[in-house]
Amino acid sequence: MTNDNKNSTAGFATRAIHHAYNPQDNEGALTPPLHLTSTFAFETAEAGGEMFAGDRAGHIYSRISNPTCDLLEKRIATLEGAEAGLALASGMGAITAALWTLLSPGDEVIVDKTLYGCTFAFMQHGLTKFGVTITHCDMTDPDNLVEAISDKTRVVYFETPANPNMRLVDIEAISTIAHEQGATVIVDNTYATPYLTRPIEKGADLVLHSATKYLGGHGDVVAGLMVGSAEVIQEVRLVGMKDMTGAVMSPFNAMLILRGLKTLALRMDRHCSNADVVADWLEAQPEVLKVYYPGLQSYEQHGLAKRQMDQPGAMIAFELAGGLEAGRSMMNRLEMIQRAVSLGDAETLIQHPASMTHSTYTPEERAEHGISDGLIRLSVGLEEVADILADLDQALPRGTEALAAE
Ligand code: 7XF
Repeated sequence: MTNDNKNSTAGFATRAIHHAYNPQDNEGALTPPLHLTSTFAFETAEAGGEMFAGDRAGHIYSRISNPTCDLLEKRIATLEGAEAGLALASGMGAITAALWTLLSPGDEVIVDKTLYGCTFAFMQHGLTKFGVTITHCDMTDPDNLVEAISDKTRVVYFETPANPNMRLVDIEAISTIAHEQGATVIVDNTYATPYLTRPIEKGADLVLHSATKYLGGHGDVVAGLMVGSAEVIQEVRLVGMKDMTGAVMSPFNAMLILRGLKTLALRMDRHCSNADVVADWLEAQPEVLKVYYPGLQSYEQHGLAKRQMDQPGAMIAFELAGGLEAGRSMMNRLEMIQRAVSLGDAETLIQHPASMTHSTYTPEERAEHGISDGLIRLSVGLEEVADILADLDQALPRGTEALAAE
């Protein structure tokens, strides 16, 4: 017996803690057991053969499934409102396993203008080697997709908010257009998490995560998750994950993500309230030219943010009046805030996309794809917000230094 049914109507935070697990099935253990095993013994030779043939349920080998990963897959599926989930080795493992499964030579993928650096590299330099066409389209205006889409389009892919410049894409509008052409809609929901946005409810087919970020939440694990229909998830499990990438999640990492999910709602509320204060403060500083944060009234897509996101998240991008040099000197003066890539950790992290996460783009590509050299990205953490502001305040280049590089 599991708690599936009991918790299916429970609230988000409750399902993140209880869904699909009953301690009474496991000697009363409150915390789900960690099944640290690579293989599973078959009761009989016939039973093993039937499992391989797909005629009998059960675990065979942990590159296909594992009970600890299985529980995590059920949890992420319920949180995203999807039929099924899949746990993978990393966010990149999830992205590549999905696309290797769905695509064939001659297919086209239409992607939004801005993508995380390694996703961009995989599309631009990886998939294209195998006869897949990658078409970039500014999906902030859905009409652009109407223009670009054709019967060759197999997948429509985007991030919302996009890494690193916070552009939002209207999931419902894009899904409607894509489905008219029979294309599969894939959303990278890493920045928002299911606590803030549930793309399946808005028509997306597959949702991907770097679980390394908010879902794990503690900066101690690299992991990926995916949700979608039971049929497509099973296909990705058996093709993209098992055979084509082998990008399987370790059960140990599944345990860490299960632990992280228990506090996701709590952490996201604090992340968002901190980010709201930080974004307002940054916008009020004369040395800051522009702040990209969906929660700001001044944000171009504030209306879409209110419709699509339960809260605006905790990622902020900004540009200083002094450009890249001012940004670097600010980063170097920070004392509590850490200079690091990744995001969604308890610690506030700051990084420079052009030279770090998005250095996979050429300078020309960055200019074309809306990633300016002066852009700084802040992942607002869980510290006291006054301490975050104080560190930013003492580090911000002031006066002549702020303008020196203009
Ligand atoms: O393979 P990973 O778990 O690192 O996830 C890849 C990935 C996928 N989608 C999005 C939106 C991501 O941001 C990431 C990873 N991004 C980190 C960052 O932007 O800081 C990676 C550090 S280079």
